[in-house]
Amino acid sequence: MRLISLAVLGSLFLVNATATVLAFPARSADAQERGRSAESTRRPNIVLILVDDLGWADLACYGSDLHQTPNVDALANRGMRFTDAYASAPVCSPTRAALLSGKHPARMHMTIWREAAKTPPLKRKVIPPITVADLPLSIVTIAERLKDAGYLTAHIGKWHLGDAAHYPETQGFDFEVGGTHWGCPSTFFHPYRGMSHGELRYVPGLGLGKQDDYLTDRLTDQALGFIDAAKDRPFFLYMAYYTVHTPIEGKPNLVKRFQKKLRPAMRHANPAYAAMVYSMDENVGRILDHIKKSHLDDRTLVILTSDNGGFINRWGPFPAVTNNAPLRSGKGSLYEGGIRVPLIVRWPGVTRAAATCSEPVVLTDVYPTILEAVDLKKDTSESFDGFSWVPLLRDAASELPRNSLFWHYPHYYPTTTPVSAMRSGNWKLLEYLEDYRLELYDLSVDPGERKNLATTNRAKADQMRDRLHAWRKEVGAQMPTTCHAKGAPKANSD
Ligand SMILES: [Ca+2]
Repeated sequence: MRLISLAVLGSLFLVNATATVLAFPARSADAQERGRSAESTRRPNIVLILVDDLGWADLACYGSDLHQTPNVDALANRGMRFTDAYASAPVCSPTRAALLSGKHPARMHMTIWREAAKTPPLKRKVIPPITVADLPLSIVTIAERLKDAGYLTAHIGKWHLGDAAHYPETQGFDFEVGGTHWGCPSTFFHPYRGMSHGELRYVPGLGLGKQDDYLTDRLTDQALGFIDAAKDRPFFLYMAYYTVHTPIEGKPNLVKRFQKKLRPAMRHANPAYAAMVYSMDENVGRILDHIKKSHLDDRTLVILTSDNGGFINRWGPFPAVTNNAPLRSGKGSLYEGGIRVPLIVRWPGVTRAAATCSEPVVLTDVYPTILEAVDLKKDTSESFDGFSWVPLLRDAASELPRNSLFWHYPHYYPTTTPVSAMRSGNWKLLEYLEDYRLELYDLSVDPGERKNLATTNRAKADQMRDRLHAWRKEVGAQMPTTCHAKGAPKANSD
């Protein structure tokens, strides 16, 4: 990509061959001083790649039988692959809020995607709570911490954390393109706008383009320009791809290519989705190649993951979008298929090549992980629900000082009714909030959560339920209500 730098009115503009324009503000003298200070300690660049709705089994290096992901597989071969990484929630916005804040979605009362936060269904068995739709400006994000430490920060792609008054610029990002309050584009093809979910949607900030341009490619162009613009400054790139969320639209030549690869017994059977996964992989490769060619490889920490489990419903003419087998269910559910996600971390000089880590981790950990990786001290006013992965990155066999992971989704989705869950060791408990029934699974022998042990191992189920209830009280988790013939809805007891 040909880049021409122009300093205009205190702003830096980069113009590339497709006439796409990047712009971000000049830095204050204080910020420049902080930048020099950060440079002198050689803090690593951070590249956080969040792929939307990517399922745990969707990558070849996680066992996909149709999808081809050579670049992500190569990243895993050069870094650490986590087998038991979890999203903070089974849907988009809550995980994204936890990722940037280090706080549990239930504590922030952000437990469902923003469009649904204020309008719970009223005719189901229980009424889900009204939740917070916009990431509060009072929340200090990891981008704000990094910006204060002299980093140049960029959000590129899907935001989904609030209305225009809560866009990335309000949460510490110097540069942003593509972020809106919507969870998906109307189309992945130029000009990326049209009617979707009953409204006109568009993707802002991409400048001019041409027919057949593909959103995943164009967002990556922006990322490469941002890396160039950072020059010698440490940078934080939050690359939040819209793909592989619906609409399921692959490049036609790739869809045909994967149609030819289909075989009857394949677990993955959607060629359009396979094409999207392939384009995602190509673009991750472009970012990694660019970092290497820019001689930044040795001082760039790369994290690649997904915000929730794979989407197992249908979209368009093909079969189910994806299949999270051997895990049960998919996006929306608190079974493993809804929350377990791929996670690959490469940190040259720290992670060893082709390492595998089976310690359970959750994306709420990303904030404290980055903080420790760039050697920033926890502010006395900060509180996290996550734990830094740095000990794991240094030694995959080490363990975090954490006994249990928790999830809380007091909402409906095609794959679930309101539910809370916890994992403690290899035990997994789910409590369904319509009737408070329990399900208990031993993931060490039953990762597909097929054999409910809640009755046969009542003592373990009760013990975990008590711990789950205590955790809900501790974080102030919102509960569904039951509707009564007279008077206001009454909160379900915990
Ligand atoms: Ca998602």
